[in-house]
Amino acid sequence: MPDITSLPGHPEGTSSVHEAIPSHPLGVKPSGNALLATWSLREAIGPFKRLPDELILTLLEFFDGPSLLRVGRTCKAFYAFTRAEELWKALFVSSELSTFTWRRTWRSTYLNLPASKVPMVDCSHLFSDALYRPFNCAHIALEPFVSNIPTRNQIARFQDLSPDEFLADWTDRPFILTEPVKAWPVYKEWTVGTLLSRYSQTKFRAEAVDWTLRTYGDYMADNSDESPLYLFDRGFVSKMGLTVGPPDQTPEAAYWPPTCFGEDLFSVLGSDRPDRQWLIVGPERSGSKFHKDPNATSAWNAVLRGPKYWIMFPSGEKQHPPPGVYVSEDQSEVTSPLSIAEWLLGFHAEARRTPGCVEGICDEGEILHVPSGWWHLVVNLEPSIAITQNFIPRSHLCAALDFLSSKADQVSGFRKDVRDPYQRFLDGMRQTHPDLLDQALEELQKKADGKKRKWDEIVRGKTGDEAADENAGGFSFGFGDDGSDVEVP
Ligand SMILES: O=C(O)CCC(=O)C(=O)O
Ligand SMILES: [Fe+2]
Repeated sequence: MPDITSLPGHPEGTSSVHEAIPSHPLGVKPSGNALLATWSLREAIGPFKRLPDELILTLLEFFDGPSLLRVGRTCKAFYAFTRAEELWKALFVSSELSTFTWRRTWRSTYLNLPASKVPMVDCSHLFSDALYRPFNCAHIALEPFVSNIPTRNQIARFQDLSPDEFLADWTDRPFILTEPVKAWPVYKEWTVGTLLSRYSQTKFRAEAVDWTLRTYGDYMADNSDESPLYLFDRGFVSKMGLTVGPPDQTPEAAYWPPTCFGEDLFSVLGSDRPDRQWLIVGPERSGSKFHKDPNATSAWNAVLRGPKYWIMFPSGEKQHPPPGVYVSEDQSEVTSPLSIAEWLLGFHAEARRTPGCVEGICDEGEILHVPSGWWHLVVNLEPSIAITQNFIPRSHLCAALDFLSSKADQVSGFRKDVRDPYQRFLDGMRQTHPDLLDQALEELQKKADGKKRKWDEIVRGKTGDEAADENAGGFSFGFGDDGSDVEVP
C-alpha cells in the first residue's frame, strides 16, 4: 500500500487524511515497511509465504471458527491473519445466532469473548497491506474529502420549492431543501437515544441480519469496521407504529413527504407497489456505495440526525459511470469492490474533477433530492438517522416504463406474486392517468424509433431519412421482432 501522505502533488496526499490514525492493534504495518526491516514474522509460515496475503485470506474463508483458532495458534503471522474481521463477520452472519452480545469486534462477538480474554499479541514485524488496509480505511479522516467543494460542483440549496417549480426545472437535478423536514415530529423527537428507549426490542434489518435496535445501538457505539453494518429497514413504518401523511389530514402523522415532490405514480399500484420507504441508521463512516435507485425511481432522503456527504453523477446514455465504478453492458451488475474509504482514497480527487459531478453535505433537518438514474455515493459524517422514500414524478414516467419493460430482470422490490410489474403498472396507469400514459408510451416509441434509425445508419450506411422511409414502409432490420429494444404495446 503506497503511503499517499508521502506522494508529492497528490491532491489528497496531505497528512490530514491519515494523521489521526492510531497504530494497528496488533502492530501490523503496511507492506512497504518490509523494505527497511531486517526480519519478518512471515518467515514462520514456511511454504505459505509464497502465496500473496490476499490468497491466504481467501483460503481462510473456507475454515470454520475452531479451525481458524487452531491455525491462529501456530505462529504470530497466522494469528494476525486469523484476526481478520471479514472472516469472523462471515462466520457470524452464516451462523444466524439469535442470542448474543455485541463485543466490539465480529471475532469477539462470534466467540463470545470478553475484552479481557483477547490477547495482545505483538505482530509488529508483520508487513501486510491486506491486513493493514481495512484498519487504515476504518480510521482515515473524512473531513479532507468533504470540505473545499469546488463551487461548480456544489449542490443547489433552497428553503423549499413549489410542486410546479419542481416539475418545471428540478426533476433531473439534485438539490437540498432546508425547511420542510424541520416541521416533522420525527425530526424534533428522534435521536439514537430516544429510539433506543422506545424500540430497543424491535428488530430491524441491517444488511444480512435482523437485529434488535438495542444490539444495533451497541454495535453503532463500539465498532471499528471499515464498512460498518448499515441499518436499512423497509418495514419501519409498521414496526414502529408510525402514521405517515399530510398533517392537515392526519394530525398524528410522524412525517410527510414534502409537497414539492408532488404525486408518486407508483401509487397507482396500491398494495402491489414495490418497496417505497426505508429507515436508515448508521454510525460515522457508514453509508451507501455508488448505485442508482431501483426501478428508475427518484428519491428524497431526509436527514434527522448526523450530516451526510453526497457525491452524485448524472444519468444518460452517453454518461460514463463515476470513476472507479464499473458496470456490465446492460448495467445490471455494478462492480464497486472498493469500500467507501478506499474509493475516497483512490478516486475522489478524479471524481471531483469529472464534469457533471455534484457534491454537498445534507445536514440535520434537510432533505436531498436524488433524480431518477443518478449515481450516488453517501457517507455519514456522524452517527446518523434518515428516512428515504422513492417515487416516480410524471416527468420520469417514460424512464420507469422503459426500465420495467426493457430491464425486467433488474426490476426489484415487488412482492413475488406481482408477476408482471410492467403490465400491472400499465393497467394501473391506464385506469387512472390514461392521457399521461399515452404521452409516455409515445415518447418511448419515439426513442425506440430513434435508436432503430441509428442502428440502420450504422449497419447499412443509410441516412436518417432513408432509414425512416424504409421503417415507415414496414421493413425492419432487427432481431426477429420489430427490432426495438423496448416493448411497446
Ligand atoms: O443515506 C444513505 O446512505 C443513502 C441512501 C440512498 O441511497 C438513497 O436514499 O437513495
Ligand atoms: Fe440511493
